[in-house]
Amino acid sequence: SDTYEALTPETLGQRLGGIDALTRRIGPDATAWTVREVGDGNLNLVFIVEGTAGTAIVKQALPYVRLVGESWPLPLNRAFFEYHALTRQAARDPGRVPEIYHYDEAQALIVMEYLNPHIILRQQMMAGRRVEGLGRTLGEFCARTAFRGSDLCMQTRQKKADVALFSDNVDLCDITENLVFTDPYFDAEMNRHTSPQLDGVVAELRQDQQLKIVAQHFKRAFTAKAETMCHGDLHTGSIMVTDHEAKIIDPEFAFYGPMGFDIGMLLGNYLMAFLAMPGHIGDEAERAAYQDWLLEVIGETWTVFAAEFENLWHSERTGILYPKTLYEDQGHHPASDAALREVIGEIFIDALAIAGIEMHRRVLGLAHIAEFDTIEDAEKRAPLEEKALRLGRTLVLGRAGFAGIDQVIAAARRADKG
Ligand code: SR1
Ligand code: MG
Repeated sequence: SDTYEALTPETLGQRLGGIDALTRRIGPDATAWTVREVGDGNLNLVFIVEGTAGTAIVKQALPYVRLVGESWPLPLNRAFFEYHALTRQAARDPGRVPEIYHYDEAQALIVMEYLNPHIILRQQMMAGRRVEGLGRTLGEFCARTAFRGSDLCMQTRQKKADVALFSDNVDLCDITENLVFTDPYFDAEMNRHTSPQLDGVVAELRQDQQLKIVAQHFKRAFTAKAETMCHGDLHTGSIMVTDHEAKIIDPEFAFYGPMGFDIGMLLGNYLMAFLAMPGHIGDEAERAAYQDWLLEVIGETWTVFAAEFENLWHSERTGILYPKTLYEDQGHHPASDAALREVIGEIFIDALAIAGIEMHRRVLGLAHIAEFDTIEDAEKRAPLEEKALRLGRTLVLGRAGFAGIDQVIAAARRADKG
C-alpha cells in the first residue's frame, strides 16, 4: 500500500514477504523469518531479519524523532536522502557502505545488507578494541566522497542537480543547524549537561563571544558552502566494524556542504573517545596503549585523507574547478600543486572547527555520546567532559594555527594530561 505504516516485528514478514528481491535474499517463506527490532539510534526503527537463505536489515523512518517522541514530528523523506546518498557513496568508494536490497519511498524504508558480526565503532572503542586499517579506510572514504561529489570531479550539470536534490533535506539540516551550531552556545531549551560540576565551564563557553562568532561562521559554511555531498552525521555511531574492517552507515543527514565537514565530525568523535578512555579502561598501561592507538588513527585518518585527495586531484580532476588546462598540468605542475595545498589547507581548518563544535554539542546539547554518558560516577565523568569542551574551544578558535595533524595530536595529549 502507499499509505505509510510503521512496521512491527509481527507485521514485517507479512508486509515485505511478497517482494522477490527480499525472499531471494532472506528466504522464500516469510512466515519463517525471525525479526528483531534493534534500533537504538535517535531517529528510526531498525529490524534485523533472518531467514533460511540469509539476513537483512530493514530501516524505516518514523514520523517523529525517536529520541524525543511524537512531540517532535519529523518528515519521512529522510529515507529518500539516505537511499540517494548510499547509492552515491557506493559508487564513489565501492564496498564501504551496505548493499541496498530494496527501497520503498512511500514506506520510508530501506532494506539492506546486515553487517555481521560488525558492531558500532563507538562500542568497539569503549571496549578498548582496535580496528585494523581504520584510519586508512576512513581517510579514503572521506577523501573519495569529498572529491568525487564536488566540482573538482563531477560534471557541473550533474553536480548542480545533486545540490538541488539534497537541498530538500531541510528538516535534517535544520536539526544540525540548531543542535550543532547554535544551541550549545546559549541556554537553549533542549540542552542538557549531565553534571552540575560543568556549570562553570558551560557558563564560560556561553559567554565567549568569539566562540559564538566562529560557530556562526561555520553554520554559514554548513548552509552555504555547497562543495560536496557530505554524509552529514559521520560520528563513530555511523561506522560499523569488526577487528579487521569498517563500513559506513546511516547517511540520512546527507547534504551539500564543506569538504571538511565529515572528516571534521569524525575527528571530533575520535578525540572524545580518546579523552573518555579513563572512564572505560582502568589499567593505566593498557589505557595508555589504547589511547596511543586512537591518536595513531587520528593521524592516519587525516594523512590518508590528504594523500588520497592529492591522488584524486592528479588523476580525476575532470570538473570545472582548477581545470588542468589552466595550469597546463600534464603532471605535477607547481601552480597546480600550490592550488592543491591551498584547498587541503582550507579543508583542514574547516575540519578542525567542525571537530571542536561537534565536541561541544555532544557534551552541552541534546544528543550526547555513550563514551561520556555511560561513565556513571559524575566525579569521574565531569572532568573528562570538561577536557572535551576545552579542547573543542582550542580547535575552534585556534583552527588556523595548527601546522598539521601532529599539532592536533599534541593538543589532545595536553588536554588529556589536564
Ligand atoms: C534529534 S537527532 C540528534 C542527533 O542524532 C543524529 O544522529 C544526529 O547526530 C543528530 O544531531
Ligand atoms: Mg544516525
